[in-house]
Amino acid sequence: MSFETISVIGLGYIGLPTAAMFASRKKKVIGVDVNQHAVDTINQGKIHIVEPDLDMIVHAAVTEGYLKAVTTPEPADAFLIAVPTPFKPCNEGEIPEPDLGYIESACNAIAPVLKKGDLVILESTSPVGATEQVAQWLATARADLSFPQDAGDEADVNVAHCPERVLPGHVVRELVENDRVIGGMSPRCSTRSVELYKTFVQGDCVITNARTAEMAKLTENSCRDVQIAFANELSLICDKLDINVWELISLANRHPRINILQPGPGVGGHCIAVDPWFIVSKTPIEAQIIHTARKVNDSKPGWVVDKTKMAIVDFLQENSDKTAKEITIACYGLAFKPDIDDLRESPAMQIVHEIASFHTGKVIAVEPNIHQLPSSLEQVELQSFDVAKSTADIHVMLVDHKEFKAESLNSAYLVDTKGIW
Ligand code: SAJ
Repeated sequence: MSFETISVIGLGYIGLPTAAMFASRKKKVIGVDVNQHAVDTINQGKIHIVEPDLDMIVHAAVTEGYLKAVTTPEPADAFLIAVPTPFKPCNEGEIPEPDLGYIESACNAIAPVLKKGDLVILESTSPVGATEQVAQWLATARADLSFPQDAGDEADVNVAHCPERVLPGHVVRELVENDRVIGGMSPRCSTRSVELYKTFVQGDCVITNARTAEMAKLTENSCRDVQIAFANELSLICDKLDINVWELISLANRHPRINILQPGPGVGGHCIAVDPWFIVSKTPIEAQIIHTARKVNDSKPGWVVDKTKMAIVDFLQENSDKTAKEITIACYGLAFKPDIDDLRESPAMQIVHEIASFHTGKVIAVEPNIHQLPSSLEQVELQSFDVAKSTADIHVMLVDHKEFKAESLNSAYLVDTKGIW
């Protein structure tokens, strides 16, 4: 059965580009989101998120009539669930548990419009077992239909997991070019999912089962987290031993089988700092390295704040006529990684926020990718690089944006978390 109408539930950083790609291949796409503002914006042919080239594709898809957004699901032949999977609130030191509440709501929303022959795909990054849980929620809501956990290949509704793996900032290209892991709950669930993705995916669609597909996504991001933790741990060791960690890593990387990543102010974003917890919370005894890597990376912002405090002490010792209140601190970069404007889950934001909360003098932030500071940094001044460089006493380099790499800054009071100056 072919897919005439495709519905995407959750029109965020993954759902909207995915909906737009199907629509660009002239499929009828119904995007569903609970956020009325997002729905209205998309129906005007505009986008509510920042992602290169996406605006053009959405605009064309909406004006040509292939994409529309709604708040309540309508019947379709395939449903892709791309909603967030955050943590449940927990106390400091506890292992965060994934919150599948948005996925459950999405299942309850699509259940009334499901029909025999439909395909449901979970795209949200999920703990192992979530796809089986989706099938169970749908089966409970629709006792009149059969699902793969009971009927296998004969099921009325097929269910699969197909995690997204695109890099923010390169989503449009990677959606088309990346290979996809397809984890069906039965062989037929997988082959139908491949048929659907082949509408726009040029990469390979590799078939496995649902649990392996869930774990594959978590493994990719945990692997990167562990590798960054290794680099961050080296940066602490080298600081103690008076060794330049950047030089050290570039020397070690000359070995043909070594490829160490770069240390930084910590690990941010919505995936790498989150997904490893989905493994740790399921298998806390076994997941020792993955758990430790999370702790190493999460502790790095605090270490940067401590280094800044030490720079203040050094400055006051050398300039005994000054008080802390007279010291200006400039922080370079707020985004969660270079050359993007996304400040959410950013270690740089956390560091600047902490510096601004304890420092009695002026705090300046330089962030070439934004025009206004978020309200959480109301005591901080947004300034140009030149003003910060010439007026600040202490400099804290946090994000290696291309604008900063093109500059140089020499100061005895420099905390350089990216090793660019
Ligand atoms: N970082 C370092 N040192 C490095 C590389 C990165 O400190 O050498 C930091 C960055 O500054 C940033 C964080 O790690 O704070 C994450 O950045 P990233 O570029 O590694 O990854 P994301 O979060 O933008 O996207 C990741 C990607 N996953 C992998 O590369 C394995 C992407 O392919 C996934 O689709 C995405 O997570 C996701 O949605 O899961």
